[in-house]
Amino acid sequence: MNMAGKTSVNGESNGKVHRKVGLVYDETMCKHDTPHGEAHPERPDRIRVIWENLQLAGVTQRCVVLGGTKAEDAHLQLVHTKDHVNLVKSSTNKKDYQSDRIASLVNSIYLNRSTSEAAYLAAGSVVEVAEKVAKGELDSGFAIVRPPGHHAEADEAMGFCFFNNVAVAASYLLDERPDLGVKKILIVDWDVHHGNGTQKMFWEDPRVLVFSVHRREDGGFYPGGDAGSYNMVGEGPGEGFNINVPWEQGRCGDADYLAAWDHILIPVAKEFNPDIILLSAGFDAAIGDPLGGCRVTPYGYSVMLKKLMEFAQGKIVMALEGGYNLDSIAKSSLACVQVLLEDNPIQGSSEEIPFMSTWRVIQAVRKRLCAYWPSLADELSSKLINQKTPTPIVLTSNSNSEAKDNAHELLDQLSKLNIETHKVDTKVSTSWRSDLSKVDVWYASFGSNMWKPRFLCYIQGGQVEGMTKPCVGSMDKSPPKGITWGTYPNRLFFGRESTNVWGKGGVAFTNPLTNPNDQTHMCLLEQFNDVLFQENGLNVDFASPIFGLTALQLVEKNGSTPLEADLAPWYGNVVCLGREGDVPILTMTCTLSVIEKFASGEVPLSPPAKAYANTLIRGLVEGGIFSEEEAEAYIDDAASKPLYINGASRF
Ligand code: Q9C
Ligand code: ZN
Repeated sequence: MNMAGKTSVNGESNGKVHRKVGLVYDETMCKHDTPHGEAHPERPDRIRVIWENLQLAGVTQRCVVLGGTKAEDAHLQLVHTKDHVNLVKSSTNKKDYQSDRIASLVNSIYLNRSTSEAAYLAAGSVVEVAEKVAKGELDSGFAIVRPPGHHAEADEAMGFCFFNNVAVAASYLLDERPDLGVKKILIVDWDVHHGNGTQKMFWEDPRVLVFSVHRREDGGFYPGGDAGSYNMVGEGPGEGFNINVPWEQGRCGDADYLAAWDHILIPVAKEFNPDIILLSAGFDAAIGDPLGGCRVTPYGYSVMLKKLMEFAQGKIVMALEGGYNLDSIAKSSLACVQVLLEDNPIQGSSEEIPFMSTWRVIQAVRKRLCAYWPSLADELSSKLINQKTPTPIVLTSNSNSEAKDNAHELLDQLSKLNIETHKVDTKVSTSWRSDLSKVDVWYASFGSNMWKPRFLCYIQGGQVEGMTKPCVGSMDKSPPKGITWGTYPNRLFFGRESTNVWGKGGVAFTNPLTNPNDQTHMCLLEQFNDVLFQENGLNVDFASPIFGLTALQLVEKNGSTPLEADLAPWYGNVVCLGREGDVPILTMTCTLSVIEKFASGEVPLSPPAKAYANTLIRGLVEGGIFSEEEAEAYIDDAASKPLYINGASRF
């Protein structure tokens, strides 16, 4: 045991009553490592950097510092099988750690000679802090432990976890220490992964309310499957005492987490009124985490924790779970300990707004659980949701009255027109639509239409995340027959203050006159004119196509052709990027004179709004072009680099 700091007693100083906060740190838990020093995100330095940062900030001296305590087998067996406990225990004596049957790749587990000791210390230390907090010896505490615990099941190690540290502590308080008077425990699991083990262990137990917020993406995110769904509410007497908030996407940040707090966790916690809170505090939803892909800031964590301090007289036991960016976990941990110490007001702010998918998830969770928790029964006000993001998702225009109006308007206009069918070879185009419909072009999108659901709005009508209003859809509702991708030596950039469709934030353009090493990734789709109309926010004027056969000939001949400025204020320039076989690849951007104004600064560049960038990133990821991190970097880069013309800065 290594007492890495000195115990100091808190109490009165400067007339202010300080809270007694316990910290567990034990260097022994660093000895759990990969068998041959292979790199792994769940590495010894994780707890070291947290501890060192707390020391550096001078907070360890103001806390009660405890060394680790090994768990007792009897306590582990409150939630684990005897076989599992023995398997972990006996792993110390293994000769070959790579072929150990529990160290399987599928379960995301590795072990070495010290794994067992670390696992016993991790579980025992959480039990120790929980007991002291329940007794009132401490107001709250943070067990800086590894290996983590929340994926571990009764008879299975998985997801870097061996013993379910938090579950052991909860069962210990309830089953072994009735004298401490803890009858109801709230477990909050904000690790980016679903706490599958904890969920299973208290599935039928109404004494333990398990709340997990995690990235799920339809079961595609670890640990996957259905377990993390919001439909998993517990069973028997435990029905309603399991709450999952499963994000549909990555990049969730403070605003998304705080929305889940304000509209799910906090109202439920008020009703449940726990005697103590155990916090599965993984910091892998933190910004910069290599596994989580979310973006919670230290400020966000501190606000989430502060909101929990209102319950159970602030009796909170934090136990480290995941978190793999050393810098992020060190900062987030410090922010949380400062909240536990209650020594200064929380500094920071967040201008982010929740994703539309976040509201969708929150509403679904509330609906699923309102029978058990009446405070979830009210519909969230549309003011709240619309203030934050545009109207809820509508994938077809039929269920949206505004879209219906637009569609009717369109049909009215259409019925007034007498559209004749013409042959393809008709030279003089009186029915441009019919003519063009028989001409193949690829429409190359570098913007929101890279994301297929967004493009389908232009075809079928409808609305997706980030759009302030629905699209009417195209005359020809057939979906694209094929989608392909290309990379062109163009330069993606973002300009303008806002658009009708996406609201505040820059809109994507591409500059064809750039360095050959500039690259814009484009999604090649069929359909063109109807998209062009809608891209420019036009009520379709059938009498004058913005892009007709003449324009097509011009663009093929000249490489680009300007459109009538009045008709196409945003994308007034059709550019031919080349051909695929006989089929011209066209894209649209602003005119060259406007690009010059962007480059000179006369018209300002402006980064895309979050929801708009999100749409682009989803397109690139789902199109298989980039990982999420790469897509994000690509968009960030395009949004932040200055714009040059012909490879030369104008300044
Ligand atoms: N494709 C914790 O954060 N990832 N565990 C496996 C397989 C495992 C995370 C990916 C992530 C486990 C405590
Ligand atoms: Zn995790």
